[in-house]
Amino acid sequence: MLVLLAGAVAAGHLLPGIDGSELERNIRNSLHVIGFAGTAWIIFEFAPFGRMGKALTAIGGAVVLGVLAEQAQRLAGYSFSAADIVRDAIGAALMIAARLLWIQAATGIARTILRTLAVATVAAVFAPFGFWSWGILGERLKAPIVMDFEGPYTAHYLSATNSEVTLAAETTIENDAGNQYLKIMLSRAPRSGVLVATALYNWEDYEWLIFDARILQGADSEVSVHLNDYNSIGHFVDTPAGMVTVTSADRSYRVPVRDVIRQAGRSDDAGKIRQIAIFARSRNRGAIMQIDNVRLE
Ligand SMILES: [Ca+2]
Repeated sequence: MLVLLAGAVAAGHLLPGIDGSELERNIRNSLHVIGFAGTAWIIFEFAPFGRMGKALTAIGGAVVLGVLAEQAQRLAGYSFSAADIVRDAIGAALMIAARLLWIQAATGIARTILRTLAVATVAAVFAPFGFWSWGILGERLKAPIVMDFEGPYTAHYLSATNSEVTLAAETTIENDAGNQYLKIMLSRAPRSGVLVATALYNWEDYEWLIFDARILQGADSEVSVHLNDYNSIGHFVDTPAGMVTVTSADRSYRVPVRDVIRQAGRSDDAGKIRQIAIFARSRNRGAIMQIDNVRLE
């Protein structure tokens, strides 16, 4: 049984392609909590000891498995993560606490309270996974909008590259928290802009990537758009199809999805897009570019 558990743990660690964005990394991390809560529960049920012996064996066993799994990852060329072991231990401890609360020999109202606490403790095991999964599901439900820069998860999808990136809101008379958009303060670096991780991967049914943009301050800027799948995250090849010139006029820009992918020299289709890069190439230090409503058509 331990071999099966260790196998499942190892497989979970090596799942490909679920850590392309910060949200996905958080989901992977939250799976550690759940996986080792389950592991501890199974050990608890099968350990041939009294209640406290079972609890200690379960938590200790889960932590040992967690350490072994991390060690195996190091041997396989991945990194050893002490933080993952902490997550494993938290998951195991929460589940065993819940299990002990559930089987306390109380009666009446005391029993109801203890069991309610047990259920709440189990809920805590699943809470991080639920929180981060909702962040991805909620973004996907916006299709064909890829990123509208609204909502509490937006910042987790963005990262600045040689720039300062902020989320700004248009204030209206009735509402001082109106539409949010991205504001990028550019630098003189050849690639100054923003990386947007996508929650919506499958672009096969779409031809165009469209976004609203304008230069709020400074000169017009030539802008390159890059589309990457999981394997090409972080590799940027300039393509003629991905070039637009953003001006101070408030308008939409469109680039052909398949041409950008093909001209970048990749053979993949548009089924697994994980990253959009929008880089200003005009080296206008201090220029400010606004971006909103990144969408597909
Ligand atoms: Ca918006």
